[in-house]
Amino acid sequence: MAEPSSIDLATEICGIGLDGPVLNGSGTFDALAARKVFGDALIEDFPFDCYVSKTITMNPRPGNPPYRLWETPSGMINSIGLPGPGLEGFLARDLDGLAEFGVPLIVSVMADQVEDFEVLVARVAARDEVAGIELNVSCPNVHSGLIVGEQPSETEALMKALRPITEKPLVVKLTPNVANPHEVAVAAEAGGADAVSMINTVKAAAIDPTVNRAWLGAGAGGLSGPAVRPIALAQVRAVAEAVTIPVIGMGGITDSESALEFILAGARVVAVGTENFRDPRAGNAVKDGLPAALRRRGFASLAEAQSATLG
Ligand code: RRO
Repeated sequence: MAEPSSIDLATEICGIGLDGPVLNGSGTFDALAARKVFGDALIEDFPFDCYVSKTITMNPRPGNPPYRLWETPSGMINSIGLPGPGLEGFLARDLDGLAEFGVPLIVSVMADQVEDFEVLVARVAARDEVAGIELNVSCPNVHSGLIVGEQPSETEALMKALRPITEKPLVVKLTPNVANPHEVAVAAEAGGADAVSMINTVKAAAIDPTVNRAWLGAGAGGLSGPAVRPIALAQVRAVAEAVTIPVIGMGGITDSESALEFILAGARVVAVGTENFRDPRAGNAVKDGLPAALRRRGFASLAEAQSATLG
């Protein structure tokens, strides 16, 4: 029997052309560390069609005190707390290496005041290696008072301040920790966002019964992995119905079938997150399995699945 014609996975997200729809969730795949382990083989068969950096802050940060991880049934709680080299360290030491992977690069940034966000966006957008910027307004692990992404009005105001700084795509990373995420998404779009990505992690805690206290050094953290997938799917679906900008969907994707669930829920492209910690080649497996997964569900192309409406 002849091989069924192969399915072209090429797509785009807010004008960034992609060979396929599989990204990584920010902070879930350290590509520079992986290169040290896998060498140039990582470049030859990079797991993602677009790479999203760990969130960058203005100044270097040590991150949260230990412990920082806890495994749950079908999930993981993290309380990493944004450790990183800061803006200058990232631009000087990391950016060149990240640009070598041959896929578009989205840099994630976060600040606790608008002025710092403005500097981050301006400095990062000025670099040719950067295709787009993700604004992380949803980290559950930094105690800076108001989480901008929990308030539609704050999200819109931030977007309006940042929009004039660059014509490069601005993606807003949404939190699942609000009653109505679509209201925040609508506000992001009104402020000029080009896309939203979701979900960040779900607020969670783990208690260590041997010492009668919280396991995580920061007291609580964010849950991710397959445990959150139904929450993510419901929220992606509600947001995709409420906005006209594309949605980058994630939350417990482990394989091409679960990736396809997000496309059918309304996501244009998807991101693999927690699964990367278990298997650094999870992105390759998701990508490689997508044509067969699409065919099994009766789709002749990725575009057909992307435009399928759910009943
Ligand atoms: O670094 C973290 O602890 C972290 C971040 Br910035 C985020 O956006 N989401 C998350 O679960 N952890």
